[in-house]
Amino acid sequence: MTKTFSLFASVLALGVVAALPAQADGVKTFELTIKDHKFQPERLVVPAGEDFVVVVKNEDDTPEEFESHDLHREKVINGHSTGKVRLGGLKPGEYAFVGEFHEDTAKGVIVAE
Ligand SMILES: [Cu+2]
Repeated sequence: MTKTFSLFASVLALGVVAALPAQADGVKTFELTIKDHKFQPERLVVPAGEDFVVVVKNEDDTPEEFESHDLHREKVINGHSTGKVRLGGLKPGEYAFVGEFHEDTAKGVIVAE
């Protein structure tokens, strides 16, 4: 009985520990800002092999599309709003992205290392 109870108690304790990162989503977040049709920063260093979220804040008046052929992602972010792009498990390397609506100025690279 005592043994069963202590096992139950440690499962509970583990559950509490495991619940903490889940509550905070357990995923690293990186911020990209779009301003004057440019990304800031233009180089975003992320950990290779891990899940992460890029929060893209568009401070311009016009919509922009975060687009990356390398990462197979595209997401339209309206002016003065925020979009989230979930990524993960990247091999070490560089992954280019652009703002598709202003490709001549909005360029950047995600560096996984
Ligand atoms: Cu597109």
